[in-house]
Amino acid sequence: MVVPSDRPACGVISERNHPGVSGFEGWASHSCGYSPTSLPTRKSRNQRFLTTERLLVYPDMKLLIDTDIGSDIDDALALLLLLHMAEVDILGVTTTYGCVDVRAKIAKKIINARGLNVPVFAGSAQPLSRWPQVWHTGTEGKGILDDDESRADLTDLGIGTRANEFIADTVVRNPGEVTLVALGPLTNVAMAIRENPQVAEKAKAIYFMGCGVTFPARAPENLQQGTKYRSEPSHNVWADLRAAREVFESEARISAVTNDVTTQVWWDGSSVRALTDSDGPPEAVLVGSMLKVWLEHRSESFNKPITGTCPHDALAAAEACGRGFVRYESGLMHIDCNRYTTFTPDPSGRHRAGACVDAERFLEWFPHALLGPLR
Ligand SMILES: [Ca+2]
Repeated sequence: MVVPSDRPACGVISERNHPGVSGFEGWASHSCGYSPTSLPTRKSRNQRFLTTERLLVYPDMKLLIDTDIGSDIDDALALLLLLHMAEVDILGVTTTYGCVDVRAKIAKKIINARGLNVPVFAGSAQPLSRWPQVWHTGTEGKGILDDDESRADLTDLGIGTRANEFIADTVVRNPGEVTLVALGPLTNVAMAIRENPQVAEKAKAIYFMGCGVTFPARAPENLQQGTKYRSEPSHNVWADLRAAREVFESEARISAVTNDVTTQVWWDGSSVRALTDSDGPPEAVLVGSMLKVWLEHRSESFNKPITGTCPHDALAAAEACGRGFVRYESGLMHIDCNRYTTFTPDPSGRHRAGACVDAERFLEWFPHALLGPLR
């Protein structure tokens, strides 16, 4: 797929134990939708990835969403997508990175518009790393928050604080059941693990939008075990390097929806316009308004019309729900002090890295899942 040149590179600009299954193969099989007793070989698994039309849906998925919603539009797309997926039970939304209060107000307003009462907590505004400065686009809150909402206290809007405590409490109270969908820098997740180290082992999985295999070069068809694959830094890693290192060095089983795969997906055309021009439902109208602001901002930034966007976080959200658009390699992801990532394939590794994506199939599915049918 040819991706327009304005596309955010690498996200840099844009910023288990499964019950009844033991061992990583079991966990991997859950994530890929296969029973542990009928695991295909790696080759056949790849073939199925490329050919299956089966939706890998799990009933009553319990998710916690940690997000830097309000900057790049992809977080809002991810939230709208998850709000429209009937099998998903969103236990809470936490906000990270910079203007966390504004981000929490945005999330709360979209959730309220959907008619749901999902807890929202603002997290840490400051990354654990002292460098670099927090990055904002200047569009945060535009198109969705009015002046009164922008000035309102969080408590008046029913929004909590101390997101890390909420994450830790929710995960530990629901051992093996909660999938963390980490769509921004990992500050809150790292602080939750500091709060209670059991979070790392009691989370069912962490799906993280970030890291890479060979980004910006395309990953080879088959990764070789023992070989170290190096990737350029990605936004959600370098924006809080210390947090990312702590989370990846923990015992948590993490699926990285890498920049290798997310940047292969470019969403444009009539379904984008359907959202920007949406007249309902209310939550779609709000996200459509944000999308319009985002596209105007991007058009001004690049001094040319920008009509589409890269839905990094929406792909990560779909993957957290087992939709199976991405093929992963098991292994270990190491984040070095210079923000680069090194991935070493290993069948027993506790990490998985997205190596390739069926972008065409995702783009067929995404607009329908995003905009309806609704539950
Ligand atoms: Ca994000």
